[in-house]
Amino acid sequence: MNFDVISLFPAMFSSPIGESILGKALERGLISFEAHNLRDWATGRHQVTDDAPYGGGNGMLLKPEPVFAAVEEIRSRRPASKVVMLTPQGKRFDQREASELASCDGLIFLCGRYEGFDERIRQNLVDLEYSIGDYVLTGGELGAMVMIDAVSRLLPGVLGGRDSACADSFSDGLLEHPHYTRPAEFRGMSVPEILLSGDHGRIARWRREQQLERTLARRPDLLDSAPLSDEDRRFLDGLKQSGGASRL
Ligand code: 9D3
Repeated sequence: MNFDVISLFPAMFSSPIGESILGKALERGLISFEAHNLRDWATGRHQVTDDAPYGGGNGMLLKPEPVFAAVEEIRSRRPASKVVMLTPQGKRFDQREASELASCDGLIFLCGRYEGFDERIRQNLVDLEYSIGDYVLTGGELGAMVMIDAVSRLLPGVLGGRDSACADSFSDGLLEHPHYTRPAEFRGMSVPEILLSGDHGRIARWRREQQLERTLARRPDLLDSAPLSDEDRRFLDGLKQSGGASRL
């Protein structure tokens, strides 16, 4: 998959995309990535990219001319890519959106700064508009990085087979159970005995119950859409009756 980003701060992307798993994916040719500086498409001696809003008001907006020029040039090189705009008003990005985007040939991210974009950009240039959550950032760059990370790890070969994307939290609609590694006792804190028992059936059931209890305590909204067995439902009913699932 090809990722292009258009930003006033293209240097922000180098570590998150260059290191670790995404860095390996780049080296292996599983993804490509290019950060473009919007200023390169701005004309005039000062290469201005922003201007004040018509009708008055606070803050500055990204001007249409450099954004149209940048998107049109990059899209001509990557005709199959979708143009994604990052704004606080966009559709909330979640794991389902990540899976859907993972089947695209390429994505061109348009990262805003200032108060946002001239509306003609949204209406004529953009295929998809996303927010990454209900908090205020200083621009779209971190949003684009979050999306590139979440989409890339779903692509074939990006994660090792051992740590594949289908076994993780949210794929079964629940939060994860707790994990432990050696030593079995650390500063008086011990690993739950069942995990040392070697009884894989009981361990699987314990882990499932931990997932259910933790999800009930922290994210009960997820239980509405998680696929649950009759046994899961009985366990949850028992928890709710005893007022359990508090400190998980
Ligand atoms: C005064 C109204 N503000 C909207 C809440 C203006 C404004 C604030 C921050 C406009 C743009 C921004 C910069 N944020 C993004 O570009 C952004 C963002 C975010 O702030 N939160 C979550 N997801 C995203 S994606 C892009």
